[in-house]
Amino acid sequence: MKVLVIGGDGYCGWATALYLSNRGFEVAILDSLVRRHWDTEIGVQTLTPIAPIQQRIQRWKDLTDKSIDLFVGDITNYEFLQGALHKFEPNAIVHFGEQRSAPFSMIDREHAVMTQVNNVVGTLNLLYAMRTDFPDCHLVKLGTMGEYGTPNIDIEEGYITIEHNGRKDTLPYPKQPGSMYHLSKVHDSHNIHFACRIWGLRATDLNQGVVYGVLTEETGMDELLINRLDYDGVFGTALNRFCIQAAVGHPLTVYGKGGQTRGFLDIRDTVRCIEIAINNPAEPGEFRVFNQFTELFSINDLAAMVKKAGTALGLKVEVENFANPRVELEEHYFNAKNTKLLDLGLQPHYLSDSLLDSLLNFAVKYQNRVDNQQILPKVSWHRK
Ligand code: NAD
Ligand code: USQ
Repeated sequence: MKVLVIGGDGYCGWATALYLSNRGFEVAILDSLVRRHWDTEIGVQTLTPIAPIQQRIQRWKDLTDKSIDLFVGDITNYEFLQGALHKFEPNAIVHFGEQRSAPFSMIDREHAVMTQVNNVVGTLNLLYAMRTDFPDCHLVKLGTMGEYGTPNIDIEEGYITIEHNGRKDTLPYPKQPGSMYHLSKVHDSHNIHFACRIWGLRATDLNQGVVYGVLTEETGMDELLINRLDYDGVFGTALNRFCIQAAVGHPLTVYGKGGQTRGFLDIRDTVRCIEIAINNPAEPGEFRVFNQFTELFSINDLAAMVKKAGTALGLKVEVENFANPRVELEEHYFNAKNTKLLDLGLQPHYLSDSLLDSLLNFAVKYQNRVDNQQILPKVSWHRK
């Protein structure tokens, strides 16, 4: 089966492209490499030194004798996108290719507009290209658990059955996202749902939680295949950041009270979830939503676990409550369902001491690359 991985130079996309290639899928990567540019724009770098995409792919070929095609370009450019699709003719498209940082989207008007245009127009172009020439192709789109926000009721997988004035229907679950980035994912979900309802396309929206970890079987095979690992206040995410902070002796940056609860998953489960979605495609006209996380943790839970694991490794780990740069609930109910991927065979890697040890050791190995000035958050949700 031919799978196009859009955003295949990024954190989730690179791991997924190699994983699928290793399992015998014919893989192509499409990426504009804009993420590398955004890092440069705000003056940050991944903890791990990542090789140029062409070198990464060549190294993979040398090691495994498996080829990965490469299309460098932007999916907001419709002609480029159409050209790539016609050249590769995918059976499934995995779409990771978006601006994915909530803080980046909240820097100012320009970054909000850029995030929403990049994400919404890119996905719309993809839907139109599929409608025109590849109506049978299965779209596997990365959404986010943050589309739902933190409602005071259980979160279902995409839809909720409601009784109203004596009548009953199953409708899209209400969305209350917390950043301009998360909002862009809601807009995408609506557009994809429309394309399935009206044009009969088939799509799976994977509402993914926060991903942690860096090593997968494939990215660990060689230094040149190493994945990115972001720790800065803009692109770094909670657990990855905490491990790197612990490694360099920076207090763990809990925002506000730390009762914020989110869904989390190991990057080794991200890649497996994608494979499961591809192997079990949605039906024509079906807009399927899976909640893609394996465990729920509060930020305080994570900080306590990293402190314990770091202390056991001989690190001096402090936890500090910083003024929350975001506007979000810091103590709330959060109970999200996640049974659909498990029913299709996902066997989770639960967060363990060994994972934390390996992530902490990894962070210690590359600690000299950490710029301490980039750790604290600089982007605020609050009106000045
Ligand atoms: P990333 O920034 O590491 O990778 C995204 C890749 O997409 C980059 O290589 C970038 O160059 C490319 N890209 C962006 N816009 C593009 C465009 N218009 N055309 C072509 N390429 C483009 O991000 P990631 O962490 O790998 O996230 C991948 C996807 O998964 C995103 O859609 C994100 O919203 C979603 N997601 C990520 C997480 C997480 O914790 N990392 C959690 C939930 C969902
Ligand atoms: N947080 C801290 N301290 C930190 C970093 C974050 O307390 O140093 C808190 C935030 O305030 C927030 C929570 O941790 O309450 C999660 O923040 P995050 O930066 O780890 O993740 P988020 O901004 O939600 O975004 C990340 C990815 C995004 C993805 C999302 C999944 O960048 O692409 O969509 O996780 S989810 O959170 O489920 O929506």
